[in-house]
Amino acid sequence: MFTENSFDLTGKVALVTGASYGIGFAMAKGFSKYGAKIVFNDINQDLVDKGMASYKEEGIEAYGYVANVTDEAQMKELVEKVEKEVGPIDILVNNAGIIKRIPMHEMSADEFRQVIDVDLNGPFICAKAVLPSMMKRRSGKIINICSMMSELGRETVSAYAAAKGGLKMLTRNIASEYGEYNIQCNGIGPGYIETPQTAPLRTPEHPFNKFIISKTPAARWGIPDDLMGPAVFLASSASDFINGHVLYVDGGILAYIGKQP
Ligand code: NAP
Ligand code: GCO
Repeated sequence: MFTENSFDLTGKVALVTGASYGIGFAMAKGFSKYGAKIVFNDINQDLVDKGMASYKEEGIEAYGYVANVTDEAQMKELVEKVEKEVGPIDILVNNAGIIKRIPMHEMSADEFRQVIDVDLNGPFICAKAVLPSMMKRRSGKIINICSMMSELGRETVSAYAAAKGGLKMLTRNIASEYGEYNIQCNGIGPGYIETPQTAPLRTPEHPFNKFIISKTPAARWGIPDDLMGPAVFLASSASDFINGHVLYVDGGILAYIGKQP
């Protein structure tokens, strides 16, 4: 039943992968504002340390761990460690991701595999690591960070689009297979957001900068904080009957054919 506490995350443990900065960091901040304990991992100690310092600056006592989302043993160990040191994971956000912008005919199979490994195999590995405990407790929230490229293609991002398209369907399949355990799995599809990942596209002289603004009804790039509210919503009991949905937070890009020249 919906109450004024339906967005409250007090007592919940949220693991956000790759959340030292960027979109993951913003979503974790949002969870913290609503009472959740924040756990994050990143690929090396330097990033984890930087992330811990950033969380501290925000007044958040986060728990940071070095773990590679593509390594099943590392992620299994991380989940066990978190359950001992912090508590069972209630909310998993599969946020860690990479992109390689290379024309497909010039991309090596290894480069393609690397993107699929982080952006699609990683979420599988991380979801698999948290599912048993969520199933036992008959409760859990899994949020996969998809993309415009879960729906659209463009030059040079073949691997990324294939991964994010697959992640949309993995989201739907987790929702289908585990909904009966009161586990909801949904996606968030950010539009074009100002983070290090898109920095190369946002230089003043880069044509993509103006292009995206013209393709976005909101006429601006998104900022990581635009993702906080949608993430809190999908992590909370307010979304208990939403399952297998991808919530696009894109300023309207997917709805818009684009302004006539
Ligand atoms: P970002 O700036 O590239 O940050 C991604 C984070 O994931 C980094 O901390 C990165 O660490 C970490 N990471 C990469 N590989 C990892 C691995 N194997 N194991 C653990 N952590 C790993 O990305 P962002 O822009 O904040 O995006 C976060 C998510 O949103 C990604 O899934 C991205 O695809 C998605 N997204 C972004 C946008 C956008 O416009 N920015 C739009 C739609 C979707 P390193 O710094 O070491 O690489
Ligand atoms: C690109 C961008 C996009 C964004 C995002 C859009 O090169 O097109 O990096 O892929 O990162 O995924 O939703």
